[in-house]
Amino acid sequence: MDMLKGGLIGCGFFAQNHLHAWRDVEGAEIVALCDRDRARLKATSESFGIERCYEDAAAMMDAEKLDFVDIATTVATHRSLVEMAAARGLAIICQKPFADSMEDGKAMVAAARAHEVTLMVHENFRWQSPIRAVRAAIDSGAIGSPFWGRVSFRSAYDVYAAQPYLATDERFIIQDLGIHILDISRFLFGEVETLSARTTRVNPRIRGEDVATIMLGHEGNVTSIVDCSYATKLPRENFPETLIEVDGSHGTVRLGADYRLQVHNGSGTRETDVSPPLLPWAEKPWHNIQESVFNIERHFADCLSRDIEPETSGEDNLKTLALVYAAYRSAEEGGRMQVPG
Ligand code: NAD
Ligand code: 89Y
Repeated sequence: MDMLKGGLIGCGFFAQNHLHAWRDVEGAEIVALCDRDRARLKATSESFGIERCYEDAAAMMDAEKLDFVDIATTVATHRSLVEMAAARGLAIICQKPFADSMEDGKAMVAAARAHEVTLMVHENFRWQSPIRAVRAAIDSGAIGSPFWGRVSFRSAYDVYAAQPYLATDERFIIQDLGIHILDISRFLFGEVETLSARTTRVNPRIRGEDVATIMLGHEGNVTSIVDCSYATKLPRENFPETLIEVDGSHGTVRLGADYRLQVHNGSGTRETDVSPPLLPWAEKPWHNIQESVFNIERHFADCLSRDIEPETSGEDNLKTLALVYAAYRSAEEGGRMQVPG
């Protein structure tokens, strides 16, 4: 099989993880880099030994023979870059949040469809191995039919140091982090029919909301609570662990701190350690997220080589994005119920 050749756009904080992971993905490699910030471009080029560098994304796409682009910029540039790549027939993997609005998200999906290119969103939290372990436990039938769930991310980790835009953007936790937690809830409990949300800002030094509590009504009468906070000072910081509770007709699943998975039913209680592996280039506590970057990139390369639709395609991600915007609408209306769409 020919090696898939990619160009990475955006050499900032998180792109460093993308590049480490791409080195380990069989069948794909990053051959060119682009960033409009010359210093970041140079530093990344030197760290990863990738010499073909561009300050302009269109120039990179036109000069290089690429199969795909990996877009690791912040959301404001996603639509123009996705449309640019789609028009050139390139496959695309694009960071979350996919779009700034439903209109932009739909336009990107339409552009990919019109040019018949693969468009996948780098929605990586559901690709964390502990989250896959929860889904496997549900799918095994050990707890019967799930009827209730909670997907929870509560922390006081200083995310603003590495990502200063999180402190200054008008919207924060639902768009940045809640988007992952909502996606996990969809992944575990199915599509959503109704939603109600409340938010608040506890940290006075940031602009957006840093706490959100969202109740989801899923198809099949399953209810879930998605709760996230960056204002929760715990005796032990759990960043970046997502904790999960699932109640089913025959038992329960719990994903607790330290990646302890507990499955309980009439036959007893089984507890296992589902810690993600610490990849050679990864660093705690980020290793959980870093492993999921490798997993999602491998999935993207596999889908391209087999010409199949990725699990977290642009089209699929519109459903997660709809929950984000419905949550903001509901919170603005004081927590009134919304039907996303
Ligand atoms: P960053 O600001 O550190 O890096 C973005 C880089 O993109 C900058 O160097 C900037 O110069 C460059 N850039 C912007 N527009 C460009 C353009 N048109 N052409 C070329 N270069 C351009 O941002 P970050 O913290 O690395 O975040 C990037 C994205 O990754 C965000 O959308 C963020 O939400 C996401 N992110 C995802 C995860 C995850 O787990 N999936 C974690 C952290 C960040
Ligand atoms: O940007 C966010 C993400 O996607 O995962 C964690 C994060 O880095 C901070 O909330």
